[in-house]
Order: sequence, then C-alpha cells, then structure tokens
Amino acid sequence: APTTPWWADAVVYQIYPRSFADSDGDGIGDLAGIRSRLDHLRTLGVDVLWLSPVYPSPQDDAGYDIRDYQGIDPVFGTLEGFDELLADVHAHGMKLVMDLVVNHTSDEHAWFEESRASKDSPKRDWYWWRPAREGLEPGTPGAEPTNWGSFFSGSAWQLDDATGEYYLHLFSRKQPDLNWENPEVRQAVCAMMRWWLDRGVDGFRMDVINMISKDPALPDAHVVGSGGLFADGGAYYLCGPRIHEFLQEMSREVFTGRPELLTVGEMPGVTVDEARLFTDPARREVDMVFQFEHMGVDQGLTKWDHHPLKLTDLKATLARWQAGLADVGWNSLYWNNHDQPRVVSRFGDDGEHRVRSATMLATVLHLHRGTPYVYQGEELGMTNAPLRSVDELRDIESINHYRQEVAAGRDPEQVLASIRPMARDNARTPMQWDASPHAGFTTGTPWSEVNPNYTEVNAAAETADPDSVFHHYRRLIALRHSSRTVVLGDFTLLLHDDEQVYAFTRRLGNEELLVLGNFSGSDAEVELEGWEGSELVLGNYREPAEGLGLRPWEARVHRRE
Ligand code: ISL
Repeated sequence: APTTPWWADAVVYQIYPRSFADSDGDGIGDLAGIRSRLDHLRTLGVDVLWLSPVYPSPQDDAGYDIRDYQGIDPVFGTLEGFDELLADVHAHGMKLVMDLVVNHTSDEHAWFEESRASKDSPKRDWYWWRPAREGLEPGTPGAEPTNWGSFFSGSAWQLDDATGEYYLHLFSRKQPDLNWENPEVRQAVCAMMRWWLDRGVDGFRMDVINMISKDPALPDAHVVGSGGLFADGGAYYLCGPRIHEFLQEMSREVFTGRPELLTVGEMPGVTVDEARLFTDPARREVDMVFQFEHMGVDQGLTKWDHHPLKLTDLKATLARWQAGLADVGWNSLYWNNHDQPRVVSRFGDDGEHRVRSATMLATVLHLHRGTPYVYQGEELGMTNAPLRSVDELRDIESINHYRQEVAAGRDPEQVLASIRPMARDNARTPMQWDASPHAGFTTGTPWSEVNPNYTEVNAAAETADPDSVFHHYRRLIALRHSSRTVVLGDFTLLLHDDEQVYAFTRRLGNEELLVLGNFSGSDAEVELEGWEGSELVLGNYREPAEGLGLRPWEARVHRRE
C-alpha cells in the first residue's frame, strides 16, 4: 500500500496577517506580530500555518491584488523579517504555506503596466485584451467584449484609455486576469514559485486556481432569468479546457524533487468528479482542494440571498464529498476562512450557546476524513462583526455591492441587512488576544473595529479555562494526531433525514468511532444499535450523558471495538 503523505494527519491554521497581531502600533497586523504569537499556535497543536498574502500590494482587495510577487509589503515587514518568521516557525516544529495569487495581478504590477502601455507591447498578450463589441463605441453600455459580471459587481471588463481596449478582471478592476495561454506567463509564475521554495517555504494555497484556464473564444454567458446587467461567465473559466494540463506542468516544473510540500487549490464551483482528478496523487496536480458546496447550503442564487441552514442539506453534501474522495484523492475540511462569516454565528448560536455550539461544530468537522483548516479566531469561538453601519464595511465585495444596490434604488438599511450575515468583514475583525484595549491586537487604532465581545471572548481567558473553545480545539487536534481511525477510517453517514442530529461513524480495522452533534438548542433523541455503554472519547459537556440522547448543542465521540 502507498505510504500516507505527511500532511494526512496534519491540521492547518490560517493566519490573516492584517488582523492577527500588530507589533508596531499602526493598527495593521504584521510579520513581527505573528512571530510574537507562535506559542499560542504551538499550544493549540497545529502543524502548518497558511499566510494570506503579505506581498507588496495597493490593498484594493486586502492583498489579493499583488504588485510584486517577490517581496513583502512594508505594512507587514521586510523580506529579512519574513526569513526570521520562517525560521521561527520551523524552530517551533511547524511548516509555513504561502498564498499564491496567480489568476490575476494588481493593475500596478510591472507586468500589467508594460502590457497596458501599447498594443504591441511584448507583454500585451500576458493579459486578456479585447476591443469593444463590434459596432459599439468603447465605453458605451453593452460595448464590453462579453456580458460577464465581475465577482465584485459590475462588468468583468474595464476600458483602458491608453489603447482604447478592454481588459478582463474577474475580480476588482485593479485585479486584471493573467493570460495563462501564454507560456511566458506560466514560466514567470513557476520561476517565482521556485524562488519562494528555495527560501524555505513549505507549499502553497492557490487562490482561485481553477479559473486560470479560460475558453480563449471568451463567449457570452447564457443569461439566467431576468438577471442583472451582467451574467455568470463561469462556464467559460471554471475548470476550463487546459486546467489539468497547467497544473501538471506547474507540478513538473516547480515541485519535482521537493517531496515535503503541501498544495491546496482554492476552487469555487469545483465538482466532486473534478476534485477526484485534481487530487489523484498519480496525476500530480494538487494535494487537496477547497470546494464550496457546503458553503452554499444557506444561500439562494447569490450569497446575499441568505436563508437558515437545513441540516439535511449540509450532511448530504459533506457526505457526498467524503464518499467521492474515499478511494482516490483527499478532502480539505473547513467551516471558516477570511471570505466566510464566522461559523458559530452561521450554523451555531453565538449568544447563549456560543461555547457549546462552537465546540459541537468543531467536533463534527474535525472528525471527518480529510485535512482540517482552522481560521484564526475560530479556535476561540469568535463571532460575526456587529456591522452596525455601512461605515464599518471595509471589504471591496460588500462595499461595491452596497453601492450598486443603493444606486439601483434599494433601501440602504435593507441592503445592509442582506450584507450583514455573509459579509467577508465578519471574518476579518482583529484577533482577540486579551481583555485589554483593542483586545491586545494593537496599541494604535485597529484598521477594522474589534468585536465588542472581546472582554469575554479572548485567548487569555480561554487558555486559562479548560472548558473553553480553545481547549476543545486543542483536544480535537491531539485526537487526530493520536488516532489512525480519525485520519484514515472509512466514513459512513447515519440518520440522513434527521434535521437536528449530525451522526456518522469512522471505521478502521476493528475500531469504530461514532460522532454525534446536536445542531439545536433543544434535547435530541438518538437511537442507534450497539452503542449503549461504549467508551466516551471526547465530548463538550462535563456531566456524563445518560444514554445516547444529546443535550443542547452537545457533541460526543464514542468508541467501540
Ligand atoms: O468570497 C467569496 C464569496 O463571495 C468568493 O467569491 C471569493 O471571492 C472566491 O472564493 C475567491 O476568493 C479568493 O480570491 C479572491 C479574493 O478576494 C478572496 O479573498 C480569495 O480568497 C480574489 O483574489
């Protein structure tokens, strides 16, 4: 049998540097701040850190718009400071994975500045340039080369005055898409990746990597319903025609001879069948992907159309991914990242049952088969931001959407109310370290408001409390490190139709684990053969349970042989 890779029993922790820890009082987190908090991560027990982008950037999309791939933004520190951080991370027995954002660059990147300068620039073809639609004056409504919408509202095309042509930007207009059809682009990206690996980094989280291969014909998208002005062009750029070829080439050119890496591809819209191909080790593409199906269960056509969770939908989708990647490939497991609202506010109860529901959610996720990702603050049960007024929005996605809707005549209060539950800003409030001013995040003025609950929800209080969310995460991570069944056991969903209880087993050889989670604030009955009297491995209530039934937001892991 093939040996399991090193990351099979690893837990990854995502750091969003701008909100993690500020060492110099400018109100923005930085690399030295991260260095000063490595003990927290060591105590938690995580194996790998993933850093959201720290490269020089105009920060139009909080660093996902990169001006220079081979440097550190002064707001975060210096390259020397980065090397020191990397050495410290390694000295603490952890690995460090970088964010790789190569579907697009900043419009301030030297490559784009050269590309936009003239139609015969040697780098013209490094991006997607197109003239106005046949017969229409550039800049007039409908003259955009295709009807595609951008993820951040409006058209995916921006007219550029220098040459009178449009460039493609799936995200903000300050994030022009690179043209991966051009082999020079691919070579430049590979060279840059090798440069970071030579510096000692341990892998990459690849931003929207399933968007790098577009249908070069760039056809108009099919319009669904009455729609807005712009349509979803995803059919022509999600898992496009050359995506597997591009990833295999990257793997050959960059990863050959470097066995100890971790690669994870962020892939909105990826299907289980595609994910099997991407993560089949024999194909040498990526180790695992971030899929999004379970992040869509509480929304309608768009993310702003938010509705309450139906537990059976969540269970069905996650179980399908467990089954789909059981024999080939590997799952990544996450509830949170810097783009998603806080899970305790989303699927749990961030009021009365905050601790109980946060620990229940953690237990259910971490007992699945795959590599768990913990997003900073999740291990404290941090909650969504209050977002009391539009002035508290910092994120381009929400701000653009707000402006678009208000301009279209919608009621501003209602627009804000629709943004509140899903806003990416929910995840980006400063890390809550202690009960001192600004939660110990900064001595200056934080770039985003600290959640007012920091006096109660913070790392200092939680490390001192054995029943805290923090210590529950620590126990879950330790369990994974000590149990082959948690890492490799088969997954079987139970109680498919139950709207209150999430139940499944994991089995390896003679050992079987039963995982139970109550997704509600009321008692739940559970009837399962043969589990009465089994050993309790872990739970989130101190007082022992009677029988298999669950108390409000209770989670338990049982074991039998
Ligand atoms: O945030 C989202 C939900 O609306 C997604 O559409 C998100 O934009 C998508 O998952 C891609 O995310 C990644 O690339 C973006 C960047 O803004 C995100 O922060 C990043 O995680 C563009 O680089």
